[in-house]
Amino acid sequence: MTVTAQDVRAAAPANAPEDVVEFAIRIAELGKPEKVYFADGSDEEWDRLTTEMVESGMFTRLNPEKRPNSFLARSLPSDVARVESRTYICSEKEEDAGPTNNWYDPAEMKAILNEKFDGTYAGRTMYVIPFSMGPLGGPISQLGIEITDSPYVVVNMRIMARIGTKAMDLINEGRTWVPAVHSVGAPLAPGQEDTTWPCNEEKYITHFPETNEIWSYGSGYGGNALLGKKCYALRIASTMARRDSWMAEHMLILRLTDEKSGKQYHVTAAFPSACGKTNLAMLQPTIEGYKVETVGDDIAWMRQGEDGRLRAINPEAGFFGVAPGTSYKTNPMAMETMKANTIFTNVALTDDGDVWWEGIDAEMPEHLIDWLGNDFTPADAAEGKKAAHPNSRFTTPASQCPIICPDWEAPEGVAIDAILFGGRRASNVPLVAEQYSPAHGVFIGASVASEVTAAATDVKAGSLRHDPFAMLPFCGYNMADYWGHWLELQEQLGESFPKVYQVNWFRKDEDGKFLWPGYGDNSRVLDWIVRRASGEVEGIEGVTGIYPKREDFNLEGAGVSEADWDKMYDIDPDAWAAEMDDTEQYFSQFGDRVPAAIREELAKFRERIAAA
Ligand code: SAT
Ligand code: MN
Repeated sequence: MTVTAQDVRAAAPANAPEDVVEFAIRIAELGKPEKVYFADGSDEEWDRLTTEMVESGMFTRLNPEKRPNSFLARSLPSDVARVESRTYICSEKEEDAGPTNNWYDPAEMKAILNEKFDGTYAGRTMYVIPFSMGPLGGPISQLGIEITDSPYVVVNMRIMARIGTKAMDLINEGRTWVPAVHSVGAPLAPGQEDTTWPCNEEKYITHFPETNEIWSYGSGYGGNALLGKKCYALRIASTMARRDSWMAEHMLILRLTDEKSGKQYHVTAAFPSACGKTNLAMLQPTIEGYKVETVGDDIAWMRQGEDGRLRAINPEAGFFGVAPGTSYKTNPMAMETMKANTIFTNVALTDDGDVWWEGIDAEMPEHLIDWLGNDFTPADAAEGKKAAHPNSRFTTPASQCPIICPDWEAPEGVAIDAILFGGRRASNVPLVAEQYSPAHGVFIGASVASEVTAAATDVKAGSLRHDPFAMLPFCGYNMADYWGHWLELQEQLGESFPKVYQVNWFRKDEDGKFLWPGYGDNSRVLDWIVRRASGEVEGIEGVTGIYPKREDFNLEGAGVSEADWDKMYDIDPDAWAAEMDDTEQYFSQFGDRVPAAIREELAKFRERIAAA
């Protein structure tokens, strides 16, 4: 039995406009589901879906006394992260996707997808999820409809976006929306039993920037399947933003309040996936007189406000954070946020029904069930095995964060004072440096390189890779054109465009020891940045940018010796000359699409090295 157009009409809520119903009918005719369901986003719906998933074995309910209303999912080992090699930008012209994206002809990709999606929902329920990225109805927010055959997607989307009736109301008012179609790619034959993590070995994560469409096939995991997140809020939104003079960035947003003066500053920061964005967004300052509040931990949408300032919203409603390494020591606010109403994916399960991962506060118990569903004891750990997958995640409501900014849902966003770019760099890059000029700021973003982490399956962890603006896997169009877009917005906003800072918490000394304590001590860097941005302190002109004078920088109690400070600011001209050769080489793949201003910045950088 597959659903008919009439079934879809009958299932659609009264406020579903005709174009949404027709879209759902078209996808149902293609995917041939057994049932159709429109999500309303209610508590009752959450309870029903999670209970069904516990019954089907996809979820394990955690001990309600330890972790109320929380669940654990285990994926297949082949479906634990984004798959960049299967992620496509399907623009009409290949050069519009650019050399750093996988490109596919849109008509040819549609033909593949039509074949893959034909009958892909067989034996399953097709869920229709109206959603808003950003506060409902806000001037920077955007709408979408995700269709999926995965209840895991529905309940995760309920945490990560504003889903259901209110989003449908806005669509019904005639606002534009993005269609996003997803399938795990595992149709069920009549009588065939489902598995606890259906997916397909073959995956397609595809984007059609000219028609604002998303189609994703074969994966049930995070960034591949929660289509409001990376697919919409970054890849498609970046192309919308370019057309309409705004910005969609892979950035956290935080508010820093100087408690003495009451002055508030807002900072955004871009780091490659799994480099500590969530930790920085929820930082607990170790220096007195400052308070940090979280606006967002992963994505920022920014637009010039009526006051002329660059204003940012967090388009998401939850945090999809990396679990391993998260603890009361490294990120107490994240630990508090995920105390209840949280979905964990690929972490370990304790015998008393709670979660565990490497780097959590509690010592490894004598017995665990690991992320693969197997028994796990300290003997396994001694063999180097991990109980939680390195890219295991928590999905948790932002509203539960004890330091969520009171204005985190302000529809017009918060006014940004400084923009940070960072990566994981054991050598070369100093703790903090300020741009010389707006174009230098873009150059800093464009030349971000970082040691690779576990957030994607198909790039080698540990090696260094260029990741401009931390957008390498997320820019929906030609990366060099994106740099051009930044330059245009800087020009448009003039003086009110925030200054850019390059930061690096990960520099090591010759013995491999971290030179900077990081975590809460990163407040010291923020302190210098806001004092510098408001013109309170002078800087030193250095090779990579403007550096703090040590006497202006609050190092009290940081345990950073003068020698360590000097090591963090040690500039090896040969190493930097080599890095600029490498950067030039990297830029060359974009040919003459690299903006002239960025080439000039490279030349100026080399002049500064020569003069050093
Ligand atoms: O892309 S995900 O949303 O799965 C997480 C990340 O890589 O930042
Ligand atoms: Mn991210």
